Amino acid sequence: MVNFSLEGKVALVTGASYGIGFSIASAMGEAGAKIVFNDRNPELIEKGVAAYKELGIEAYGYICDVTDEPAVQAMVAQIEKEVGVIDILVNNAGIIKRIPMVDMSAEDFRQVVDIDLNGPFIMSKAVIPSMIKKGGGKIINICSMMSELGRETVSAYAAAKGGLKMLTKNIASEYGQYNIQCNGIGPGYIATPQTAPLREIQPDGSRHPFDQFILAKTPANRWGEASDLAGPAVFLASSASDFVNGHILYVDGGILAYIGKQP
Ligand code: NAP
Ligand code: GCO
Repeated sequence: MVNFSLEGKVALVTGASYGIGFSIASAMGEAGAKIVFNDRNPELIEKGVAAYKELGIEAYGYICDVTDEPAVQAMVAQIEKEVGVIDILVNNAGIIKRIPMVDMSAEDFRQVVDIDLNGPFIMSKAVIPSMIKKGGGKIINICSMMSELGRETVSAYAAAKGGLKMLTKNIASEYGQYNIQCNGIGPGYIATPQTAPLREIQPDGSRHPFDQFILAKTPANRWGEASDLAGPAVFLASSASDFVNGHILYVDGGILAYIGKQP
């Protein structure tokens, strides 16, 4: 029988106080996993724990910046002591800065790559040794349309998410022998705080031009919801996907398949 249950598993979802991470973690909790999450901001940890509780999920929250390797190593050790060995890691934490490349400072570029690419490296490096000792594990990296496509103003983000696609394939290649499966989820355009600026209603009451553009580019003719990512994430975290490795699962309503509606 195909098994999508996560009973008895410990799942760590980074940056999961809200947004896509919260939706993925909640679904994994409903599938039976013990939920652990981190954020940089103490208030968000409190808010997150309360939000999970409202769903009947007793989540463990830790204050940690995914780019701070000593802090990440300490957090993983604390989780192993307080909750248990991490069976499932979702590298969800991420930022974007929308700036034309020639106007972008090297510092801004570095910060996006640091969080969106170095962070998943640091997190994965911290959890893999215990996964090997335990006999296996699951790593899910939250990639993007920008793992495949470019567009104006997102050079740092696309470089990071393209790199994250290849880091996913490399972890799969290097650690598959230890029964660790590493896959990616590539969300399309999802209605979260990160994309709120792209959906702002214009002064004349019309939809944001980018909002209209995405609707024309998406066969599903809608923005995704964070909940659209829950099922794919539970699948990749469960034993139902034990022979899926190094795959990027695009959850995009068909954007990557479609040339776009004639204007
Ligand atoms: P979001 O609403 O901006 O949430 C991002 C989360 O990451 C927040 O909880 C944020 O916490 C946390 N975070 C940021 N930097 C961190 C750091 N250094 N250490 C720890 N936590 C950190 O974004 P989202 O839309 O849910 O996106 C989540 C992931 O999906 C990101 O990797 C994003 O690139 C990716 N994605 C999003 C879309 C979309 O359309 N929304 C599409 C494809 C991929 P703070 O409050 O502390 O910043
Ligand atoms: C943008 C958006 C996208 C989405 C997502 C698409 O400015 O183009 O923020 O990058 O966040 O990554 O998959």
